[in-house]
Amino acid sequence: MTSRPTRSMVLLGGTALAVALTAGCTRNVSTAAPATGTGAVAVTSTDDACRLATTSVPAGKVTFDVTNKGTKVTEFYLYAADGKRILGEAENIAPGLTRSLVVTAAEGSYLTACKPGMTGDGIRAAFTVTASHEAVAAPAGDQELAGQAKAAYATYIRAEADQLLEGTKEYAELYKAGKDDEAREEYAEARTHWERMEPVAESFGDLDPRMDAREADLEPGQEWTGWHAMEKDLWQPAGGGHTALTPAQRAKLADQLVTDTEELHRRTRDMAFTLDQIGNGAKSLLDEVATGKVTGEEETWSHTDLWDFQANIDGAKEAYETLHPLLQQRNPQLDQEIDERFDALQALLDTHRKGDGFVGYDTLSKDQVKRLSDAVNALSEPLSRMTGAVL
Ligand SMILES: [Cu+2]
Repeated sequence: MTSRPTRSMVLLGGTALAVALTAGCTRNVSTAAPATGTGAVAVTSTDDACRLATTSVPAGKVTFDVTNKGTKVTEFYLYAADGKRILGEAENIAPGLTRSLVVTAAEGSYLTACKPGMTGDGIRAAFTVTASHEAVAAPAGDQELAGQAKAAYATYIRAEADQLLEGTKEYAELYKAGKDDEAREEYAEARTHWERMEPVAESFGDLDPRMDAREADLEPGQEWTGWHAMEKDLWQPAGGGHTALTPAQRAKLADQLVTDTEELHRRTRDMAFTLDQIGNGAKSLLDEVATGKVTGEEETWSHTDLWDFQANIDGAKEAYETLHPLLQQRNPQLDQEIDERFDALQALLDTHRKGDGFVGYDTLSKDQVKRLSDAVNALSEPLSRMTGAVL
């Protein structure tokens, strides 16, 4: 909308990258089988327990097969030893279902957590990864493709963080100046960049609750700051229940959001990604869509959920595109399936476009929501197998 690159420019950049990737990899085509892993760890999540078949595995590829035997939707997390940095997550596991999380883990101490009900710190336990004598190095051609995928994804995240910072500053100024119409427009636009890199943003356990907490998700005593506190103020609920914020309160929220975004931006400058982080990130974006956007819970007042929906899909598609040359070698059938389902989901989402954006979530019929939800699930299933295929 302003000096920032338009969406089509960003996409063009992505295409150019993909072409470069393809050109660079044709000379060393390998059809080697994926590196063998160290086996699966069965995890059973109930409403009050989180049981792991083993709490110690050798370094390398680790698969957690998480089965929900409770009555609430659950999540499983692998944290760094500090208990804050998320190394991998399997979200939105409905009762009776099993979902897998595949990560590459180095020797060291970790924490696991099940989160029945998807709130709070979860049921945590120590997890140990021991030294491994088994070499898990991929064949040389694959290593080159893997290196290119990691570099391309890091570039994408940096570019999104650049645009997020620029958009957030613009939005914050408009909001502080009381230019509410313009601020509302910029809100959905700037958040696009947040939503495209959401798994990265959420991996910073200290920033995410300050920047993106929804009112319904606040922990007792937690001060409400960030995007959604401002959203409620900009789209005040009809029938009262909300007192408009004073200019001083507005300035405090806006300045905090800019400060936090600057910190987020700084941390993305030298970020490196592993293949499993890229692949699991894509899956996690689809889970975000399924649990937040397709339900209309993310943007309670602005109803701009479909903007976030599109941005989550953009982020997942980019992750898939970076892994595509590798996946094409490892499992061409899966690669094609994922590609087709992205197209089907995008075609459906496009039917809800309006102007530069989308119709409000509150105008969708139950049937339209159901069809979107089905298309998300249809993509989510093959996408959940992508990480295991490229590692
Ligand atoms: Cu933008």
